[in-house]
Parts: sequence; C-alpha cells; structure tokens
Amino acid sequence: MKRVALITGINGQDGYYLSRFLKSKDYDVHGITSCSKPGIGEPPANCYYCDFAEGSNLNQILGTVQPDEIYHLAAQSHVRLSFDIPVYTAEVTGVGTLRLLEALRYYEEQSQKKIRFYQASSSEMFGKVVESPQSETTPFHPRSPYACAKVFSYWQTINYRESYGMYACNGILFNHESPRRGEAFVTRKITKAVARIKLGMQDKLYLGNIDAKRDWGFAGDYVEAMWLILQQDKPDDFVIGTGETHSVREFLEAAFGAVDLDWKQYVEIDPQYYRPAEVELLCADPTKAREKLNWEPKVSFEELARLMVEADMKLTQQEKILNEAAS
Ligand code: NDP
Ligand code: GDR
Repeated sequence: MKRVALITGINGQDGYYLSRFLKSKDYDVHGITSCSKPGIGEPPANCYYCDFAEGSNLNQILGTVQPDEIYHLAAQSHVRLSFDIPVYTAEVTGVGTLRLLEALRYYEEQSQKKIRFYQASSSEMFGKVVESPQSETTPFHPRSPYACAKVFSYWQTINYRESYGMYACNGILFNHESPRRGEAFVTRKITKAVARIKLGMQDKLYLGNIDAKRDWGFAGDYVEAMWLILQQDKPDDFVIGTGETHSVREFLEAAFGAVDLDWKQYVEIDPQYYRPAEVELLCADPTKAREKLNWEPKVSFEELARLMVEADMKLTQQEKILNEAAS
C-alpha cells in the first residue's frame, strides 16, 4: 500500500520540491492550498482548500485524506510583511498550526491511527544573536511577528508530542532558495533583477539591509531533510542548514558575477525595505542532522546563485519574446 502524505502550503516553494520528492518515493501526495485567490473554482486533483486563519474544515480534510504523514508548510512566510500584518501572521503562522494539531489529535483518537507530523520551524526564531553557529540548544530571541508566531508553533508541536505522545517534530530550517522562491525574498528578487538588467529590461535594483548575513542552501536539498526527520524511530527536532554564512552583498556579487556584471553599478538602497528589527546573522550548526539523519546539503552557495540566475535568464528571455511579439 502506498503511504499517504498531506502537504499544507503545497503551492509554495517547499511544497513544490517536497511533493516531487515524495512522489519519487512512491507516496500518494495530497495538498492543502489557501482559498484566498480570486476566481477559484474546483481545486486540482488531490488538493483541498483551507485557510489556516480559520481552519474549520481541517477535520473533514484529515478524514478524507487519511494521511500517514503531514508536512505543515503553510504560513504567511514573509518576515518584513509580518510587521505590516502582525495579527493575520499570528493567526496563520501561529494559531494555524494549533488548529491543525488539534484536528490531528481528534483524528488520531477517532481513527486509532498514528500520524507523523512535521512543523516547518525557522532559523528566524533565533533572531537576535545569542551565539553563533545556532544549534538545537540555542535559546530563541524572535525579532518579528513572523518569528514570534513560529516560536508559538514550535512549542505547540513539542507540547502535543509531550502531552499526547504524538509523533510531532520540528525542522528548524535555515534559509533555502531556488528558482521557485517567491519574488519578494531577497535572493530571488536579486536573481530576477540580474536577468532583467542583463536583458535591458530594468536599470536599478532597490534593496534594504545588504549587510545582513544568512545561511543559504538549496530548497531541493532541504525537503529531503524534512522527510528524513519523519523517518526516525522517535520524534525529535533538528536544525537544518549548511554551516556557512554569507551577506546579501556576497549574494549580489555571486549573482551579478554569474552574468559578468558589477552589482555596485545597479544596486541602490531604499529604506522602505529595512525592517523595524533586523536579524543580523544566521549560521547553522547542523551537526545533529549530519550525525542522526545522515543529511548533508549538496548545492554550494555559488552554485545556488548561479542556478537561480540561469533559471531567471530563461524565464526573462521568454517574457521578452512575448512582450516583443505583443507590441
Ligand atoms: P512559501 O511562502 O513559498 O509557501 C507558503 C505557502 O503557505 C503558500 O504557498 C500559501 O499557499 C500558503 N499559505 C499562506 N497563507 C495561507 C493561509 N492563510 N491558509 C492556507 N495556506 C496559506 O514558503 P516556503 O515554501 O518558502 O516555506 C515553507 C514553510 O517553511 C513556511 O512555513 C515557511 O515559513 C517555512 N520556512 C521557510 C524557509 C525558507 O527559507 N524557505 C526557512 C524556514 C522555514 P497558497 O499558494 O495556496 O496561498
Ligand atoms: P528572511 O528572508 O527574512 O531571512 O526570511 P528574506 O529573503 O526576505 O531576507 C533576507 C535578508 O535580506 C535582507 N534584505 C532584503 N530582504 C527582502 N525580502 N527584500 C529586500 O529588498 C531586502 N534587502 C535586504 C533582509 O533584511 C534580510 O536580512 C526567509 C523566509 O523564507 C522565512 O519564511 C524563513 O523562515 C526564513 O527565511 C528562514
């Protein structure tokens, strides 16, 4: 019998890579998508609409899908935006997880089935630097409404594990990127701009704090870690990252460098992209994941920047051809 996986946030970056990965492992993959898009009709096959700000149909979805594993990826995931919509972010990214855990507890009780639950926790929870690199034992100091909501979800996940013996785990993932990354996140914003500048469709790129440092990996590598976390004998929490940190400046250098451009000629600072509180430095200590999950990232920082630029060059070339044909 095929194992059944339910992925919330299946339309996001990680949902894309995780569903492909699980299908390659012969899972029957189902997904939840938000119903906030205008003009929605019937959901695609194996997909269900649910808004985690409300979540009243979660029991029904669990009963229909009867999952063996749940990957909870749905979230309002943009950190700067969370300062503009803090209450909504808390509802979706924080309380939304509790809604799902509570529905799951009820479903397990009714079905007498044990389901494995993965919570998409984040390195943003570390926030203000207490120590570096950051491991599973580093204290949290969240610096945004998003990070506070993730800390809430992190502890709810552990609380359901300890209170009800549920198989519930946190993956504390550091930044991971890909050509599927949302365009409002800094790496993709940069690689898209690089392609548009190279092809003469844009002159400048406006950014916020380019001195911030992040531990950036490739999303395709990280979804394997999510799966490995749910394959352990006992539920546990894991930090997933590369162990290398780079500034936004360094990403600019790598991305513009991939098409032989000098970023300094094109980048300008716009304070609207600054955050009320910034996370200055993130760097993972992924020792536990390496030792217990046997997980290691494969794509390097330079390869990541290059592969994202190449993908955006292809997309932008197509866009240019379409624009020219239409004019
Ligand atoms: P994305 O923002 O690309 O995807 C998140 C998905 O959540 C969206 O596609 C959206 O689905 C869904 N969603 C948003 N609001 C709601 C809502 N109200 N109800 C239901 N679904 C909703 O994020 P990523 O794929 O990059 O990340 C996946 C998860 O991992 C997120 O929880 C993120 O916070 C977390 N994370 C990400 C990291 C990263 O570097 N990428 C690092 C650490 C944690 P739809 O399209 O259907 O609206
Ligand atoms: P982050 O990712 O906040 O780390 O959260 P993001 O790419 O948005 O920012 C990374 C760093 O770049 C700086 N920055 C800018 N960021 C954006 N978005 N736009 C800009 O113009 C810009 N200029 C500079 C930011 O200040 C920041 O320091 C991501 C999300 O995927 C979260 O959901 C996830 O939990 C964390 O990664 C780990």
